[in-house]
Amino acid sequence: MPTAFITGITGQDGAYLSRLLLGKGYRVVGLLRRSASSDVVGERLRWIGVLDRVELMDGNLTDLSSLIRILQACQPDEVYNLAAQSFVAASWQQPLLTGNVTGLGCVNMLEAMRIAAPHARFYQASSSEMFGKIQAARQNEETPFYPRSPYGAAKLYAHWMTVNYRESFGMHTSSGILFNHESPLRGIEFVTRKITDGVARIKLDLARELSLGNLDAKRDWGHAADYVEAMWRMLQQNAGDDYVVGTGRTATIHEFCKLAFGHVGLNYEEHVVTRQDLLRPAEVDILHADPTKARERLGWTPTVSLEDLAAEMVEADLARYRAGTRG
Ligand code: NDP
Ligand code: GDR
Repeated sequence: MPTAFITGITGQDGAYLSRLLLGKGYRVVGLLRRSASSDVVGERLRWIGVLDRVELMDGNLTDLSSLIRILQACQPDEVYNLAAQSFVAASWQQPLLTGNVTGLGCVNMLEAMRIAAPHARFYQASSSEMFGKIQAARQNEETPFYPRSPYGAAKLYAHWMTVNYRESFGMHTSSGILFNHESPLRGIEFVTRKITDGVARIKLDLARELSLGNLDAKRDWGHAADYVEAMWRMLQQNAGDDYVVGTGRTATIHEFCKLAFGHVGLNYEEHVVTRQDLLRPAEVDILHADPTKARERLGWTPTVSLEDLAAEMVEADLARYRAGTRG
């Protein structure tokens, strides 16, 4: 039975990846950081039905010795580094923490592997935010980077260190440059989930309006369940590499609002208000993936349309409010 170690297991992608790997017969071990709210940190794993099937080990991405001890104990075949301060907007308020966790944290994981599990395969959760102020209309593995936030800059450092450990030490390291992916388990602070949660509240007469920032930004949105499949496929290749993963379709926040509100028969223009304080100091105006390499080399294609994604998320939020278990 192969063993996978996942940092960020309590996040959106960690839950979907755990379910995928357990289904493939893996032993799944995850990094759990100390929290005063330990009763709720496993909520996503519980929602997706795997909490009692994964092993959680205490540590922190910023604490190298904890990572070394965990690797020595569980001896993984594959390591997926998904942990990060992942909210772009927060990275201007906490740039040093973001650099520490999202940037240096990756190198802590690589160093721990070099010391304790040098033959394991490594996946780094890189991001389309590294393209930032885009240098080509469609972004692929050859497109130059231009990050626009402390988060994007931290991810770029982690990306290049992943490449560097591959080239310097011959380690099997891969960088998945993933475009936005969403699901009912998306954090409430991200725009799609904020919108579908808002739709549910308005539909159930718990609220009348929803405040958003820049509605003109365009994103290439897919479903998290599809994207964790791409992560796994990268680590099944003979050598590590870099891959862009996205749908190849881009849409504005306006369009996502229209789909989500429209799903329950509402007109978003009657409910959405814009607030200046929700605008970012520097915006990424548009992201649009060219996922040709992932399709050709990994045989990966997205399976969920934006329409179905919005509908699934709205239905899940309605169900949470009706069951009294919003979260
Ligand atoms: P989430 O924000 O849902 O999850 C982040 C995870 O990181 C959580 O498990 C969190 O733990 C953990 N974490 C944060 N800080 C630390 C720390 N110091 N030590 C250990 N664990 C920590 O992110 P997603 O699941 O959406 O994304 C997964 C990864 O992919 C992230 O690295 C993100 O930046 C990247 N990414 C995401 C994309 C997306 O669209 N979702 C696109 C491209 C890249 P806790 O539960 O305790 O907070
Ligand atoms: P992003 O996701 O920054 O692309 O990062 P987010 O959903 O936060 O923003 C997407 C776009 O929506 C605009 N927007 C708003 N965003 C939020 N959060 N809240 C609002 O009220 C709002 N109004 C408009 C934003 O300005 C932006 O243009 C996500 C994260 O998962 C990263 O970790 C990941 O690397 C990238 O996707 C790819």
